[in-house]
Amino acid sequence: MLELMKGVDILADVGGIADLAAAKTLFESKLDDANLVKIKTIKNEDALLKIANAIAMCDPDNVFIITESRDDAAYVKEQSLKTGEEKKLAIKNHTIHYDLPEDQGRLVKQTFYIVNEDEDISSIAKKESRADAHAYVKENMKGIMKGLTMYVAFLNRGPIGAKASIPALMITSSTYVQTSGDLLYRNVFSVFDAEVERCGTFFTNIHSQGTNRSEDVPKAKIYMDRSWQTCYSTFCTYAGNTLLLKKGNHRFAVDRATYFKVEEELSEHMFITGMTGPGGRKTYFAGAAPSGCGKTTTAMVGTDFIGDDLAQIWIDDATGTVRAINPECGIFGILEDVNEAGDPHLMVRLRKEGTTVIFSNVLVDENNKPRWVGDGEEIPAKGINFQGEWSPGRKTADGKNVPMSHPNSRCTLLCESIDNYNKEAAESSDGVHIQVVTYSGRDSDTMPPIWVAKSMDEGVAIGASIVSAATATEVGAVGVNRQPWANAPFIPGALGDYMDAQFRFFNSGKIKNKPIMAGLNYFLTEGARGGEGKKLLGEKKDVKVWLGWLELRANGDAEAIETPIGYIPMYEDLKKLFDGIKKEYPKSLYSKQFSFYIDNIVARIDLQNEAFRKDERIPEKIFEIYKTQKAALLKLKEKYGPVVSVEQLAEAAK
Ligand code: OXD
Ligand code: MN
Repeated sequence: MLELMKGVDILADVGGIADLAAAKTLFESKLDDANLVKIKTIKNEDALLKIANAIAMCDPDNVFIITESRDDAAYVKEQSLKTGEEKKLAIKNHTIHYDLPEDQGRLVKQTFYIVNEDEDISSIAKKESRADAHAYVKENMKGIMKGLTMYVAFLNRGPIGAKASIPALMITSSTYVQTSGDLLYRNVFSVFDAEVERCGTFFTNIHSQGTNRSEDVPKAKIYMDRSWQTCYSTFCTYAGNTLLLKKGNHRFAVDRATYFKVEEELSEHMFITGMTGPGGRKTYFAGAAPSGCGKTTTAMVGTDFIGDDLAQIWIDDATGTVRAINPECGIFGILEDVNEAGDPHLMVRLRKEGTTVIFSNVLVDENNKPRWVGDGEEIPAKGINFQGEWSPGRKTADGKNVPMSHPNSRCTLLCESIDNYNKEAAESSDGVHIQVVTYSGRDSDTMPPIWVAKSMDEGVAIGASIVSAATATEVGAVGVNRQPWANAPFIPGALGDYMDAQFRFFNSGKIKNKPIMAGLNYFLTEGARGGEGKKLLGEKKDVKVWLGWLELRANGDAEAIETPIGYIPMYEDLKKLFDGIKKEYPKSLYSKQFSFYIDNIVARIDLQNEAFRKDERIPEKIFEIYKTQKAALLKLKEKYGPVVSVEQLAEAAK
């Protein structure tokens, strides 16, 4: 269990502001007249105390309140260009921001949950005691904004009034963090009090880059205080470490769903997108994938793009439907391999004037144009990237190739700039009706491109069993790892509690219209299917086919072959969908993709089984599912051998 407001509130203690009168006096000493007028709009006492304590703790030279006025946003942008946190690029309203070379991804080894004594946390998370975190904050955040301005924004994680939206304060001395926040979250300054009232809570986030030098990064820390729903971040700027409404607050939202909204809400690392099916019907998907595994691409393949990273999901009692909102309204997308062929909707915004884009950690060439690995254009002769000057063939001191851009370089822009964004649906407080839930990972050798669970329980098991190769989104990550629900890095509590909440949610009698639950895998290689090398068996444009088939299946319009792990598509249905994207789909490719390599699948089941056995409070149900699936797979192997063709799977299903 998680207890809120337990232990010392570090911010209140270090700030030392205990009442509203003291807060007001402090505001009067730090805010100019214009900002004093703005802060008077906010009546929520807890929020005012949090802000006052942040000021008292960080001791900025002055404080700027960011309301929803575009003038405020323009002012912050101007400051960002003045201080050099952002620089202009050739295209109007496009800028470049560089993070320090040591700060190019989430600093997982420096990211901690603050825990009270005897508190359970996820077996794969890092924790620090409240006393140690308290000492760190006191030592490092006191006065950290001396000489700097503090910017305070009142944001919402979701559309105003939606059941699962959660308001949050973003307090930082970085203009880049605020200009990014302005694209990624809805500023709700004038209705902040009402949103807090509706939701019953708000999250608090405090960040400062401090002196922002490479030598400071080793002492950087990112803390999530679950009890006080407050994040702290120091000595870094990479948005995954500093834009705390994203993964910092996502963790609190996971806690809220797991411990306080069981059978009501889920908080997932999922894209949301819609597909238009026969007769113009719309079918919405929510899909999980670990960071850097194709969520943005998948989301934009839909006809009705809603979000590319996070989903707040709930059961609507009136309609008995599963509904979802995107807590964000912008994209913080990975650039590597984004090009005209695979990501046309995104690429046009990155190459043409018309919307604000913040690029980070890419190469800027001689024409002040941002360039990245896999952008599909001719490699430039030289440029500047996050490590300084670059030209092809450049090597580090120890002889390693320096890439043109960092593999985790990003672009930040508004969702509404993307042509297929369905703004009306995305901004609706009713959310969208989710009929398909998918789970995927970077799996080069085991699972087929697509399979549909035979029951809600087996769907939960698909999510629990994601295995994926490490990506550049986390500093220092290597190898192939378990990635339960692709949400594991952001699940604060015991995995068993989270799994239990998943089983309860999807089996809830309140859902009259159950979604289908499916596995997706774009990363199967030739080498794993009898060929050679790491060449993928598919390409980005195939995603449309996989989603298209799931759209049909969710609406009862596609037959399937039943296997021990779920339903797989029939060749003819896929062939028709491939015809629709004007691509050959030979039967031989289908056979490679959908044959079962039994030993691999069984090894994966064994891996999960063993790992979950070590965790506490794991529902017995998962072990039963693994046992049943393994037994059925071994039976197939006994009959057909270690590689079972689709025809044999169909025969066995009869
Ligand atoms: C992200 C991540 O940036 O998950 O979305 O790392
Ligand atoms: Mn993510």
